[in-house]
Amino acid sequence: MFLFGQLVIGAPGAGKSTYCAGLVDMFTQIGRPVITINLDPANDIVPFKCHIDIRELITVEDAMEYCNLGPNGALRYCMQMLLKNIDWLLHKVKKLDKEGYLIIDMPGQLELYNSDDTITKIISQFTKWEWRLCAIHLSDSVFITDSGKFVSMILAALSIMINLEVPQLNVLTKADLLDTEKLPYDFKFFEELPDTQYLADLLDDHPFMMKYKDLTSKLCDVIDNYGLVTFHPISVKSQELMKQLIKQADLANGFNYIESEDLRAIANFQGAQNPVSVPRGIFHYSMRERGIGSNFKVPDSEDFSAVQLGGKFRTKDSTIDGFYLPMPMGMDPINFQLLRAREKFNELQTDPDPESVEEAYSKMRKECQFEATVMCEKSMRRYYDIKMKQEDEAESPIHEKLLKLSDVISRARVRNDESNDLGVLFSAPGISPIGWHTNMARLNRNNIKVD
Ligand SMILES: Nc1nc2c(ncn2[C@@H]2O[C@H](COP(=O)(O)OP(=O)(O)O)[C@@H](O)[C@H]2O)c(=O)[nH]1
Ligand SMILES: [Mg+2]
Repeated sequence: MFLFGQLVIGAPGAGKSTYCAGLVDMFTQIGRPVITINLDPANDIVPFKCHIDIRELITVEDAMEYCNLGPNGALRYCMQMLLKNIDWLLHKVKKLDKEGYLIIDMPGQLELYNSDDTITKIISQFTKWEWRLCAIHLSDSVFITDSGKFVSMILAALSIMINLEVPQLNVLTKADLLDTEKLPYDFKFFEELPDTQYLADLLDDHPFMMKYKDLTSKLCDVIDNYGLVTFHPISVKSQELMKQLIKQADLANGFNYIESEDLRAIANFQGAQNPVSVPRGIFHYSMRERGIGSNFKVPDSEDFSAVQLGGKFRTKDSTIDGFYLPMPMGMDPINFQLLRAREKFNELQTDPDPESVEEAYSKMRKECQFEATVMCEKSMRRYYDIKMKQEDEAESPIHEKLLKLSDVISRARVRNDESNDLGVLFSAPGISPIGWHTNMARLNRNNIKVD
């Protein structure tokens, strides 16, 4: 499934979950649907509505208790467990039955990113599923007040950039807590990092520190040679900084380039190239767009799944009508736009087995928590049956798997979905554009019967 989104990474306490909650808030305001996923098994409080949570599969406390591990080992174990059961995640996303911008809250420990390949493997699985993600790497801006700590922070960002094969934006969080007056450099310095040697120069000249100064200077050479790291400051209290970061992320993961009828498309549409040169009269413009698309594809015979067999056709039709009202004294004209969009999906959906091993396992654990009831016995039997079935399937030859696939197709259904959008955008000199947007959707489901 073709989805865009952000992977939110960074050290524990950097502000990942708070940032995710801020994103959910902003996207709700602009009408962008989201799918929120918590993949941090150590997140005991998730400050946003979470659609999918790794803690349904495993928690750090469980791993510590059952495997007798410390917190870091347990976290590593949890991520390996996720990789082993990665289909659980895809299945959960499919089950939501909606498209949305992915917000993924990732675990914090740096070792997971630079001395273990589990996260890299998980991310390459996301790429296989056609999830277009950019990593948002958060660092607490408290570290930039000390040049030595700042260099180590840049190195951490650089090492993650080199290890993860997705575009990455580096972000300084909690900018609201920073006393910029006391910094030895201009705030612009972080956004461009023009001369990191300057950071080495700032280190204390105490004889004891000299050897570290040389080392830091060499590390700064490495950073300069890569020339990759820059930082965006944010604070969840500043909507403006959050908005700028969202724009950068939309460019990094390609979301900005897709056709869409959400508010972003209206707000980006400028009408005439140069609004100031509009003649003195009222100027009207109109734009019409039609498109047809499909994402059907032939499944890979070695690695098929029922989900791959689905696909959808889409026809779309959108119109923008707008006009400029001239303003006196060389001010920009007022711009008023009306948008109508209609989109039709015809989609073939196929459902994989409705209950996965992991779901059966967590259900069993829940039902057998206090006493041996009939429900507990039933769910133990159900878990055992599903587990055995999965193990048999894993060992069965390809022709048997194909036979099983025909079972799945018989549960297929066609979905006819239609959505209508209406929008209005109003912009006047000196104020940010204001938009209103409505979305009306109609959904039909028809079952296909296969004999
Ligand atoms: N003042 C301020 N505090 C923040 C900001 N972002 C996060 N925090 C605080 O930093 C702490 C750690 O944040 P959290 O999101 O749990 O970090 P995580 O471990 O990376 O998920 C919490 O107490 C947050 O309230 C911010 O932009 N400004
Ligand atoms: Mg967190």
